[in-house]
Amino acid sequence: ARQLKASQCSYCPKCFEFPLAVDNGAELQPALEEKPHVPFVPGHNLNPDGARRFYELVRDRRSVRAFNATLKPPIEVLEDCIRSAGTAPSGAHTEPWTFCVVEQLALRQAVREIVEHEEHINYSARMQKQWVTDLRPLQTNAYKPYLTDAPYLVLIFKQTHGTTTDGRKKQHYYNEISTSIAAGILLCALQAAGLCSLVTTPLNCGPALRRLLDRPPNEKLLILLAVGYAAEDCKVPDLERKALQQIMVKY
Ligand code: IYR
Repeated sequence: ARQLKASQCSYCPKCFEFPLAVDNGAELQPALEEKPHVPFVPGHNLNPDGARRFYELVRDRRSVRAFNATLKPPIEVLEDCIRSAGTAPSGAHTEPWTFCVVEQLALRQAVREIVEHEEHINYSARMQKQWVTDLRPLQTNAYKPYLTDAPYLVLIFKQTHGTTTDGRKKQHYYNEISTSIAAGILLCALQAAGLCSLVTTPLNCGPALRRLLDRPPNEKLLILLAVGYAAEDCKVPDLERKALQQIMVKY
């Protein structure tokens, strides 16, 4: 392995060193297989209409807490949505996510039991009074019928690390950000497919849900998504969103 001077990085035009010659000791392996780069052929046509249509699509997404318990969307549609989520960028292309799709009623009931038990403690003791007050307009509480009414629950786990082909620990850089981006893409895909969803982040439920689904300890629950069609009598809070001028600053 080559010694680096304190002022010299492993590779940049300034240091003018080529990275492949650097520190490629037996114990170091790149997370991603080293292969020649291939040409990328981008679309050159600006598509402002596409941006507008995408906005109009995602604008109508709402967090739904009342699901139709008798109508189940085809699993293939959900699979396509998760395929889209899997296109998210990730740290060193480690793809540090697992999407567990729970369809079996007995398992959804078990998830609900775990979540309702913990949420009861959350709402009554763990969450500060101000937090519970802030949630009042959303009309949420520890009672979660949507967890058994929704035909699918998608439990999104971030993988804190992976395993190399020779069984060693593989770093998963930015696993939480990467998995959150994938979750965002999943929400858009579900919306594009005409499905409704609810993002929940059940406090203190991660370990029990991980064990319920028999997931390994390197997987930590990030988001629990309920997915399905909205109930006929579903109501949502009359929310407004911040205007562009409030969320974007131009320089
Ligand atoms: N996880 C709880 C509480 C909750 C917290 C926030 I911040 C919300 O925006 C909504 C709910 C629950 O699901 O009820």
